Amino acid sequence: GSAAGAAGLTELIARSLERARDRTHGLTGPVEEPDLIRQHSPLMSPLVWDLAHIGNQEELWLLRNLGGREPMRPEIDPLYDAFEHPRAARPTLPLLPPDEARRYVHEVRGRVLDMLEQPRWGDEELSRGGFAFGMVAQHEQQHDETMLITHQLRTGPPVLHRPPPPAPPADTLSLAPEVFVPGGPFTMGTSTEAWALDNERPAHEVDVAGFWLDTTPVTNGAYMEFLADGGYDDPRWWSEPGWAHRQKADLVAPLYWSREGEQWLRRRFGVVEPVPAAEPVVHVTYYEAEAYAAWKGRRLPTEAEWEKAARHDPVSGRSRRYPWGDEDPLPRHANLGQAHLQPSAAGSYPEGEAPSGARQLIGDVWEWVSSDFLPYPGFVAWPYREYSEVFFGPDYKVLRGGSFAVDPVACRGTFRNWDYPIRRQIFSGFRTARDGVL
Ligand code: AVJ
Ligand code: FE
Repeated sequence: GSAAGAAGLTELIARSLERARDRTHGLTGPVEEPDLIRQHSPLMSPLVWDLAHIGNQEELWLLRNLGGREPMRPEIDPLYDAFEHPRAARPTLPLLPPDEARRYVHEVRGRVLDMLEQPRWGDEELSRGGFAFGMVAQHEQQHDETMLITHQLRTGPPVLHRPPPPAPPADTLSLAPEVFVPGGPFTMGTSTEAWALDNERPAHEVDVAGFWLDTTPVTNGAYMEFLADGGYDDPRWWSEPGWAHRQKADLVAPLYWSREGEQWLRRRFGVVEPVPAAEPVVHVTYYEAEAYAAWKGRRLPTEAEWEKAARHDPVSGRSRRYPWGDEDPLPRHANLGQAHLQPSAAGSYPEGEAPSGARQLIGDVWEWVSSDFLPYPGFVAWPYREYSEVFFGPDYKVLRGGSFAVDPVACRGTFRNWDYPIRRQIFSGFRTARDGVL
C-alpha cells in the first residue's frame, strides 16, 4: 500500500486520534458516575452516550467500512445510531454503563491502531490521504465539543480542569472597527483539502461584491449597549420568526446571563462572574445576532462573504486554507482546541489576521452567517449521507470559523457547521457587515 506507506501520514493520523482521545478522557474522567449517566438538558445526550457513540462510529468507519471487519458488538449498534433515537430519549435506553463504555472505546482504538500499522488499510477511496481516519478524528472532536456544551449546561460545582485564561491582546486601541473586503470572484470550498468533509466540496467560484465587515466578533460590551437600549423589547430590530421566538422563549439576554442590580453576571463552567466587556459575546441565537445587527444599522455577512474575508488573498488571487495562510493552526494564530475554557478578548491574535485585517475569524466563537445550510454546486454526499445531506434546506443556519472548543483537526477556512436559528447552548457568537465601497 502506497496510502499507508507514508510514515508521516500514519504519524499524523495517530497523533490526531490520540489528541481526540486525551480530550475525551478529560471530559469524562473527572465526572462522577451519576453525572455521566444523567441527562443535563433535553438538548443533549448523557455524556456516557457520547462516549460509546464515539467508539461505535470509530468501529463502524474504520474497522468495518474501511477494514472489512465483522461487528464487535452488533447488539449495541442501534443504541448509538443518532438517527434511531432523539437526544431526549437517550437516557432511557439500556446504554453501556461507564466502565463498559470505556472498555469498548479502548478496545476499538487498540484494533484501529493495529490496523494503522498495516501496509494496506482497505477500501481505497476511504483510505486516500487517510480520509476515513481524519473523519473519525474530527467526529470524536465534534463530540468533545458537544460534551463541553453539556458541561456548560450542567449545574453544580465545576469538575473540569481549568487551563489558564488567554493573555490579553496588545494592540486593540489601534484597530479600526471594520475592514473592507474588495469585490470580485473568489474560490469558495475545496477540492484539495484531504480531510475536508463532503459539505465543503467542491471548490467553485463565487462573485462577492465589496463589503465592510467587523474587524472582530461583536463583544459583550457592545452587546450590553443593545440590551441597555431596550433592544430585546423593540420588535423593529427582530425578524418575524425572531420576534416570535423571543416572545415564546422569553429571551432577555444571552444564555447564562443574569442581572444583579446594575451589573450583568454570567455563569461559565460552574463559576459566576461579571460579564467581561472585551470578550466576544457567546451563547446567542441566530435571531439575537440578526436583531443586534439590525439595531446597528447593519446585517450579518453571508456565508460566501465570510469565507471570502477568511480565505481570499488579493495579492495571489487564490483562497488560503486559513486567514493567515496555508500553515496549520498554532496557538499564536487562534484560540482553538480547548486550550482555554473561554474566548479571547476581541482584537487578539494579530498573527492570525486575514489580508483584509479581520481578526479571530478562526477560533474563539462560532459565527452565525445569514445563509441557510445548502449544498455547493456539484455536491456529492460521501461517505455517509447522514452527515450533511439530510440537513440541507431552510431549517438550518450556517456557523463558521470554529470556537475555542474546536480542535484544529475540525477547523479550517472551508469548514461548515449548522444549527437551528433558535439554538444557543452552542458556542455561538457573530460579527456584522454592511454593503458599501471603499
Ligand atoms: C456538524 C456539529 C452539526 O453534532 O450534530 C456529530 C456533528 N455529526 N456526529 C452534530 C456530528 C454526527 C454535527 N454538527
Ligand atoms: Fe456523531
